[in-house]
Amino acid sequence: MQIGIMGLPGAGKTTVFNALARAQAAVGGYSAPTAQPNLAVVKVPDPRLDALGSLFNPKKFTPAEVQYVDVAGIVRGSGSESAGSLLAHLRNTDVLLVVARAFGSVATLGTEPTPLDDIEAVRLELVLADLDVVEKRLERVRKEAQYNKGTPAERQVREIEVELFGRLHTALADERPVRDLELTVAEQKLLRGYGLLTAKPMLILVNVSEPDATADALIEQLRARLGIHSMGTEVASLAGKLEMELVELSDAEAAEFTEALGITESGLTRVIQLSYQLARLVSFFTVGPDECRAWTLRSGSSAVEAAGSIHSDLARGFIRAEVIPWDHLIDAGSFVEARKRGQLRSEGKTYQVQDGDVIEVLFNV
Ligand SMILES: Nc1nc2c(ncn2[C@@H]2O[C@H](COP(=O)(O)OP(=O)(O)O)[C@@H](O)[C@H]2O)c(=O)[nH]1
Ligand SMILES: [Mg+2]
Repeated sequence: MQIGIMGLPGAGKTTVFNALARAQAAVGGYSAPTAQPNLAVVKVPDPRLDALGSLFNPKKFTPAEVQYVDVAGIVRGSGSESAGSLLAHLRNTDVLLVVARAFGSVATLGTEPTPLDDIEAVRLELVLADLDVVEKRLERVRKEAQYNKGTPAERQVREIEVELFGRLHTALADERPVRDLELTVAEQKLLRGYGLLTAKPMLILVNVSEPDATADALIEQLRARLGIHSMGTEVASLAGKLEMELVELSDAEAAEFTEALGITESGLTRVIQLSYQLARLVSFFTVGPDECRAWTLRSGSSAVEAAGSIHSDLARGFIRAEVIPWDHLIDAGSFVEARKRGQLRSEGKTYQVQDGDVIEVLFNV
């Protein structure tokens, strides 16, 4: 999974990136829109995999990975022109993390944060960037349609595209994101190559000074004001600077610190969980004395697709999958005991993998 971090300059994007990626990129600097983004690959913290690891004591322990891309700040009102190169870095991402400043005064940024305005500004820039792409494509397919080039099959695809891009154009011109449109599976597939930004799920991350009741109230207020209703959007808060400082501490020091602050759940873990949900991804696990490993899969994938994500041989020779929810396996303490309890199921190729399944694929070589 790739997560793109974006927002206005000074929102705390790089701070959040450092916290999420345990990285040490320079914060507070100004980056030109053309600057190379900060990149990091991070092992996904997952308490479920930790528990399975404790049970099996494997030689190898392999968490899932997330790639973070921290781009330069988007400039308010820059329009599609300058946004283009910046947003190009975001086209391949699965989720957009929009950071908005809600922490107090920073010398260079003025005193009062304006998260609602900032989020609206970013949303507008995203719409404009997509509008630019859609307009160009529409112009081109219309021209091609005029000359009536290509085979009948090609002409048919083009007709579908003219209609689809026309619909996208109307929505975007109305400042509606592509994700709010009801598109068929075929249409979604056709659009995949364009990497439209407003089609991506969006997690709005409100960067607060402290994770307290005031922050919670702000999130509720923003959720209402922004009209968060579509499936692919969510608002959450994160105390970026605090989380960044926490990852710089030793585990013991961090535990002491979080206890003193009354924080029970890691903000970072929550960001990743929300990103998985928004991107409609699920995790499944393979376990044993050699390796305990987490795998990432599109929600709705079948057992044979899960097998294929491990190795194509497993999909080709697929016989059946032995499946058990991770917590049942932990409760039982072993596969033998789980089988006795009747909790280990045999599933066929079409079984729909559930988040948290432990899977063993039986296959012919
Ligand atoms: N007080 C406070 N300052 C923050 C927080 N997050 C970021 N900052 C400061 O805001 C400035 C800009 O942060 P940076 O991460 O570079 O923002 P970017 O331009 O969005 O990448 C830096 O001086 C940070 O130290 C926060 O949660 N609280
Ligand atoms: Mg930055």
